[in-house]
Amino acid sequence: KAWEYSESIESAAIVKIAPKYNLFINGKFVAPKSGKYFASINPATEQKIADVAEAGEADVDLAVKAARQAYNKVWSKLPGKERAKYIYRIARLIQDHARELAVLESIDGGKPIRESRDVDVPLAAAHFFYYAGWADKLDYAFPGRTLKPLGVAGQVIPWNFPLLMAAWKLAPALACGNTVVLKPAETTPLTSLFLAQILQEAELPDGVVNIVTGAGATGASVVSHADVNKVAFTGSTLVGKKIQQALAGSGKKMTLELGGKAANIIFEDAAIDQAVEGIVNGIYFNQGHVCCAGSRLLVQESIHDVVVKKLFRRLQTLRVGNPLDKNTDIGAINSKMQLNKICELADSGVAEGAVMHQKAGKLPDKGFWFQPTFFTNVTSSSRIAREEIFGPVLSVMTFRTPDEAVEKANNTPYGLSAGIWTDKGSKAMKMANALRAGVVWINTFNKFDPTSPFGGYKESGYGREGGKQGLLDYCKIE
Ligand code: TXE
Repeated sequence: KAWEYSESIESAAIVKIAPKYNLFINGKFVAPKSGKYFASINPATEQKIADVAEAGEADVDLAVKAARQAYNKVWSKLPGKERAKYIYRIARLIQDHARELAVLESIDGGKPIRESRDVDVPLAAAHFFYYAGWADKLDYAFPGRTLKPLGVAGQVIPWNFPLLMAAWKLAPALACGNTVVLKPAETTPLTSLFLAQILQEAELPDGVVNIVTGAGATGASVVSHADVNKVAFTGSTLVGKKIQQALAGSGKKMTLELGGKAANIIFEDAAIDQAVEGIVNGIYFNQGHVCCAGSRLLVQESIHDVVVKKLFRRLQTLRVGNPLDKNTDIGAINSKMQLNKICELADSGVAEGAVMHQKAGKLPDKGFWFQPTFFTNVTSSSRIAREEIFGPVLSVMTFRTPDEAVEKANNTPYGLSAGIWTDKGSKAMKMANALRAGVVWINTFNKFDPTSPFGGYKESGYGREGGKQGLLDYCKIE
């Protein structure tokens, strides 16, 4: 049985976790050809949650074949109205299983239950609802033009928003009539596999979505498979570049959503307390494992001291610990590897002369943890000002004029997001136009909505997910 009750798992009463998970190919759970499995670890306890199948090239090939067949015979032939019915059903089933999904997400990935419950799961459902609404309108959404699906989409997703990233990838692909092979991240495969069960419950035709678990090599097999027509990747800039190089000349349509180093810019005329809350949310939400995290704070010189003081005080009130506790603000770091990266970069900050401010307190003995931290006295050439840390670490820098703020904010190889805090509408609009970032938030941060496109400039990638724009990346326009 795929979903056995397991006594050993915390919260087993809410979500049933099987000891072993297989690949989801052609509507069924099947063992990998190689017989290889890897462990998915709970980052808050370091305990094994379950064994998960590792898909090799032969398994990926089967998945792509199933997707191709489903594309040719069923999915691309269905009228949009019929596709919509399935997608609405998936959205409703995510809502029905919301508690299980939220608990599973927090166990597998380490994020606070408050976030999986209030952000990840509802937004995943919202994404399916939104794109279900498009499926039957594609014929006349772009007057004088016909939208055609691309074929089989190969999608590789990261570990910071496992279920939500699956929803971002699947919903627009399915709405347009594509079929999919999805590769979840190796540290967080479980909610994607739960979603596979939901797809079965929704009676989605076999092969329309196939889910192959495994590490980077599995992802590489998916994107480079000759019968994959469209590649969508969210992950590190390093891997994004590798994929781009590997696929050069292949003719595959590609969207890449990569790293970021967003500036959160706070002017002296901003509502300071509100801005400090926005800064805290901007960098500490989801342990800072957020591609659009506001990881550089640019604060106007005149208010630097007051902002730093308020920030430090707020830092002490953040609750770090058990992701399943409803009062937790900051959960576990997703993996040992990511913790090492955060520690290494934080050490480099100290070595390069920045001043470290950290939440005081004891961390749990087991598991991967990092106290929320910020640095002052940061120089713009230092590593913590330039490199994506992808953890709860903020670098504070100052500026004097709006022009200097723009120059400093844009002084990065990335360009995913930015935040502006000011009471002056004209200043906010002028700044938003000058910032080289795909998303600019004004007097808020980390707000997501399926109706608005999301994506980057420069080394943050290209293509957009969400909104009408997100559809165009899954269609040919004729
Ligand atoms: O990412 P990878 P990692 C950044 C963040 C983080 C760093 C490293 O800074 O510290 O990347 O994280 C699959 N072909 N982001 O190493 O390796 C992999 O199995 C195809 C930002 O975990 O990019 C996983 O499913 N696929 C980012 C996915 O790619 C490959 C989110 C992402 O893993 C592959 C994650 C290959 N050659 C990390 N190699 C964001 N933009 O949100 C790996 N994968």
